[in-house]
Amino acid sequence: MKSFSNAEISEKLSQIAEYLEMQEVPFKPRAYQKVAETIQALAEPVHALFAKGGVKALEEIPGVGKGIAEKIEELFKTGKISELEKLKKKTPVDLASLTKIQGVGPKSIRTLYQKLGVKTVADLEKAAVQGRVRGLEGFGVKSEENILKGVSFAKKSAGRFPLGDALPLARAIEERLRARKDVVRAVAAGSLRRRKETIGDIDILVISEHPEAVMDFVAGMPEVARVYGKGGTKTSVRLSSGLNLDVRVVPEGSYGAALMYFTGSKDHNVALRSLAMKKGYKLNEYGLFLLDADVRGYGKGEYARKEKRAAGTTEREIYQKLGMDYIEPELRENTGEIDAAIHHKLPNLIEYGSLKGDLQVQTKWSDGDASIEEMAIAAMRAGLSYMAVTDHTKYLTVAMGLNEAQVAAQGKEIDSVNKKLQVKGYKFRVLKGTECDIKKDGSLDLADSTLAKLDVVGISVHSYFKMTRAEQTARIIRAMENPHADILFHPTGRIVGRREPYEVDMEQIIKAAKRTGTILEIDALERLDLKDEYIKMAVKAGLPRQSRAEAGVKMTIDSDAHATEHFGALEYGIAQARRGWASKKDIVNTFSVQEMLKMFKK
Ligand code: DGT
Ligand code: CA
Ligand code: CA
Ligand code: ZN
Repeated sequence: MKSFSNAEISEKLSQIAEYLEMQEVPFKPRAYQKVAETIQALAEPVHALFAKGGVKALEEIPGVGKGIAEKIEELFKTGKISELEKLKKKTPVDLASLTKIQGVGPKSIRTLYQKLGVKTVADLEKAAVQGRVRGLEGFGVKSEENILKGVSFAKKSAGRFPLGDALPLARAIEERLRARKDVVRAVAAGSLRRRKETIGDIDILVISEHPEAVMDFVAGMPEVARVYGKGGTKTSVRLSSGLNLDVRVVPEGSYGAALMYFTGSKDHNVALRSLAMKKGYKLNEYGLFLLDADVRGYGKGEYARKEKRAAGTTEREIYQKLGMDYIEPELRENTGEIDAAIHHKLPNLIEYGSLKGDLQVQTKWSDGDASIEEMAIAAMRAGLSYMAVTDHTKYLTVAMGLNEAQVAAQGKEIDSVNKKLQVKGYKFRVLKGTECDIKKDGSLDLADSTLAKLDVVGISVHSYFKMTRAEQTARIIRAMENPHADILFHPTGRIVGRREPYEVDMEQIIKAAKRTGTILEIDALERLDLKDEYIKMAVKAGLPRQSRAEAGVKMTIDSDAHATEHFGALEYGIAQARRGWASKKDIVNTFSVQEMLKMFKK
């Protein structure tokens, strides 16, 4: 039996979906895609489910029927899915890489392959540079330009993985290491511990008195595709998902120093080391050492020094010895945190698990997968006490957006769900909301009289991404000026690793948010929009001193859930907020529903 992680199974099913879509097979692609998303978000390994209950257990997974269950079984038994192999043979293109390019979907890949023989991203780039794409049916000069932009963006983000892919994998490996008797501690350091939005590789630090046994274990893990190097205390491998993993074993006494070193960032480390030097210390991955001037030392006439260990077991004692407050990993980017720690000015960061509600949730009414009640129950299970239903509006026909009458009808269903939950004794409130489209001219897609009746009006851009910076900024600000607009959803339109933000002046948007009382969203699912830098601007910390008076705008961290499993994404939103120096007070949905609603425009 071969072991595949949920991410890998998900990837294979999603590939089947894309190949089928390429061949214009109806309905099936969506079914595969949905299951792929469900499995990606599943907490329990599918492999473990299968080991316990076989194909029957697989069929318990929402959306999985007999056909898909048998394909997963085949994957576990043979390491392959024959249907996927057949599809690949029929259209031998590098689908995984090509579909990552913004604006290139399965159907255009088929055309590009059949007419121009494009198989890889390099082929596509060449064809676009030579101007051969614009002549194809369904393409033009504009789409050719966009393909080139997409290719250059994909090149920039190549080899990095979204935090949401790397974190569950790293946690699973940490757990497995911790379960061993010879492992005292195992913790993922590096960019993952700093919760950067994308991860180059996973770095795990282990305390153990039997490093060789740990190294053997790591090299032999089922998801290891290749061992790059295996030494006495360090092993580097490539995992089958494409991610690289470094595991290092360190002694207990230098755990803090090693953790600090391997957490980084490199810039933070470099700055700390020079600060240590100024204070007469040496700092490295083994500890913090006090240097004594001592002429009797070794060395050829140079000023040799004797070292005395000052700290190293914990990170806290190292920061303390250097005369500073403890710095949370998410802040360690050398962007002002060291100075703030010295002057006791670090923010009191919003804590994980501290959200009380979620202000962007889609349901079956538009492009979500579940009913209002199902989403409410899932939100409750995720520890929340309120959520706003914010389905798309009519302008967004692809997402089956609602018109005014449908919004009113939905309101009735929300009332009855609230009643039902109350009768059952749950303390949970479903708020009436919308994700109202911002039209080209900055007007909103629903009538003001409809918006006035809602609890939560989110507004967002889903069209005309290519306006100039000035036009886009003015369009969005006009929408923010609507007295009913409470929250600007996913303010820059980007999707991590997939879509660049549209051109927009965020300093102006933040000023307008302050002036109009509009809340800015940190959209957690796939987008991480706002990104850390803009969050920091919104909480003032990232702005030049003279413009800080303008900032201090409120934000909300939302899941943008389209399915019951998506509430897990809130954790990534909190991570991003922490990286943006945000405190609980900056984030409206850390408050109770009554307190939160008071922060909206009057
Ligand atoms: P990544 O993997 O690209 O997402 O980013 P990191 O930060 O995880 O970087 P990585 O994996 O190359 O190294 C892990 C940590 O080790 C890094 O955050 C800081 C530390 N480190 C690596 N190379 C150096 C170095 O040359 N000097 C210093 N001071 N620290 C280093
Ligand atoms: Ca790393
Ligand atoms: Ca590394
Ligand atoms: Zn949206």
